[in-house]
Amino acid sequence: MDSVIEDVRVRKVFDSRGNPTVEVDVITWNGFGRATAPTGVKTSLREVQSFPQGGVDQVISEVEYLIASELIGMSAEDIEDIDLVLKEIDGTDNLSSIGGNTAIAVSMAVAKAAAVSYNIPLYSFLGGNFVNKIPYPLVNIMNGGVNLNNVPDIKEFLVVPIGANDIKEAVFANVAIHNKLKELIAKNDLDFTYGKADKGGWIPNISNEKALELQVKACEEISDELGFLIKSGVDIAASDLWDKNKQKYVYSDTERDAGEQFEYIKDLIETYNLFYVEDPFDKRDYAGFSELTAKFGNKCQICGDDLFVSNLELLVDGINKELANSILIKPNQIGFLSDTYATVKLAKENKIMPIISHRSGETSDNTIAQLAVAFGTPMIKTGTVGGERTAKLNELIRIEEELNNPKMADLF
Ligand code: 2PG
Ligand code: MG
Repeated sequence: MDSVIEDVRVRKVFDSRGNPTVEVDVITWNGFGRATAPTGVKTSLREVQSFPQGGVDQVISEVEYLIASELIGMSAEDIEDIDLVLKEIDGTDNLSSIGGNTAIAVSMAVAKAAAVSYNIPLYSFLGGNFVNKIPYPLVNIMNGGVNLNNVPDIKEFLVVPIGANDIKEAVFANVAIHNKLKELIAKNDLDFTYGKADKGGWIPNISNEKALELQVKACEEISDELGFLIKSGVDIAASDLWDKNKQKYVYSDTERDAGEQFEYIKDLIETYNLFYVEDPFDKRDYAGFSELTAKFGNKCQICGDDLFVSNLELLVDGINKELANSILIKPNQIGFLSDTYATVKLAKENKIMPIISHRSGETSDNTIAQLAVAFGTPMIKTGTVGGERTAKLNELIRIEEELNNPKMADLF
């Protein structure tokens, strides 16, 4: 009876971009769980709606009461039942009544309260007693994006220290690269303002190729210093570059049709020895995805973010058509912990690497670090700097300390 829910409280708080989001407290007889939902940019109708029409204020004025009155008296450990009750309260297929952010914050706060009620960490409560793998941090070090003057068209430049022996080494390597890159950009970009993007990466005024060249140089120098391998990755976010009318990917200096885009991505992977490529094609370009995965899937993670939007049915399609070998998992795109786990499980069963991810708007909530360990996702995507990003990394450092003889995850 320890985990019987006595109260559920919902409040409006703000994320790292200053946008409102939802925080939920769940109080049990002898436990307490708090979770805050992140916010991202919605890219597909297959994602759940983050908030009801009236935003966070409507959640507070109308939804909080409905959820609290149903959940009080239930046992916090019955996560699946609680998720079902939330689905019933919502009554839509895209969570537009209560909002996916509300749902995931409740779902995570419930799980945390249950774990506290049993006096065990969340990763053990969700993942069992034998979890002992730490995910590699795949982090943002530099950013670009469409519609921005002079910056790279590629949305995210990422690194992952695949040779690190433990999380402390891995986090240190990522920070060192972020610092090294600052120096390298400053030498190569006279207009560099030391400005950073939402996710903490530097914003340089250089081309895609120059950016990758500097990134690889930073990785090599820090690799040599630390004595282990650090690899590069990118999030092309190609759906943002795709112009439906022109049937072309529109870059700041050129336009590429589907075939040319394929050749371009192939060149990037080969030239910069990329370990990770997210959304290299528009989300409807299945041919591009499957061809690239067939060609490079044995040495590079071809990851679907906008392609799958963490959606189970889209993943099933992706498995059947062999579109990718990785899927980004953003729990608030799904709305429930049980459904998040179902997607992770299906991916793993089919040898698709699930990578749990932050959103562009984050808070100091560190639940995704716990989820990555609980669900055994080999990588976690976040940033290297900024309190809302380092919150996840620092939590991994704590978890590593708690676990008995932990190992870094298996990437291959
Ligand atoms: C992405 C993410 C996070 P957002 O595209 O991968 O890095 O951005 O949260 O805006 O979807
Ligand atoms: Mg992405």
